[in-house]
Amino acid sequence: MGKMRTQSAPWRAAAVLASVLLVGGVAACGNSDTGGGGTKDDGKITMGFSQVGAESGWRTANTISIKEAATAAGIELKFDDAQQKQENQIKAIRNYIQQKVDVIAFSPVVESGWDTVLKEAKDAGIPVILTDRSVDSADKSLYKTFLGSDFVKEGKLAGEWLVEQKKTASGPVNIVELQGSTGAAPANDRKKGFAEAIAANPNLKVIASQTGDFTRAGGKQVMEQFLKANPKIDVLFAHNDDMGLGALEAITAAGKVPGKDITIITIDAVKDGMQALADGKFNFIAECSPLLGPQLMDLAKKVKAGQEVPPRIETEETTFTTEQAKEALPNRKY
Ligand code: GYE
Repeated sequence: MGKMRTQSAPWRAAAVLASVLLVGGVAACGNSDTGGGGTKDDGKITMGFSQVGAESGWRTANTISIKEAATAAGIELKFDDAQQKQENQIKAIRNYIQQKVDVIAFSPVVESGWDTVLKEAKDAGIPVILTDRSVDSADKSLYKTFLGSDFVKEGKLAGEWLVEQKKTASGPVNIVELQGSTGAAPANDRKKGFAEAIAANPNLKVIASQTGDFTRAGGKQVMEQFLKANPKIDVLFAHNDDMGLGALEAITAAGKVPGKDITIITIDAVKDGMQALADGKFNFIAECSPLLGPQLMDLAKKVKAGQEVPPRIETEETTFTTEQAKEALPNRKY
């Protein structure tokens, strides 16, 4: 379960030794047929990666992180953008199986419906690493590990901050919620964590909750509807920065001041979100780090070498208020 940013030196030495032994001893197990280069295994790893899409600033930063880390690690990356469609991801994974890549990694757009294709990968002897989002498969042997954030915790942190802010509120506090893509782990879990936290104060009520599909356009459009249907909105909880940024336009167009008339809480902490927070348009962000590339490549090497990896690796993250955003912004990489 450990948070695993870095490895201690003895572990690293052991890992190197183990991979040397494995490569020398059981190279025939790998899918590293290079077409007769003279050696059994040149140590090259090919990874097939199926990305969700390009729906948000988070996703863009995540894609860059994965591509850069693959290059830095000397891993050949086959990359596919599924345009937020599960069927495209399944197609890409089947292609990678056919191409006999060494490792398949993907960020599942929704949680359900992966068992068949994961079983196909397993039967072909190709290890799978889940990154960013997980699946709800009961059979945990279908994938080696899941590297990503604790989305329930992010929702909880957002809710706890609100509970603290509104602890002296004497009347109802009306909250609207912009959910992420329907069926996606971060949408399900952030909703759950937030609901659990705000249950501490019965004045806090979610009066409307709808998906904005994690996009700016979706956030804007749904917020317009929320504003039309609800004369009193005190708080917006958006499952990511992009939907919050889209909602800003709708709020301003409705003659309200974001961050003042409506308290805005989001998740991610990408640059544009942090700028909105520093400007006082957002009020609080729970961070979700997209910089998963280096850890993913490290895991791919270990899995390829036949080493055990922890079944769950959590990303380390924090939260930001306006003051903290102002401080962090100059050094923000994404
Ligand atoms: O929060 C959102 C993106 O899966 C954690 O997907 C990711 C989410 C992220 O579209 O911005």
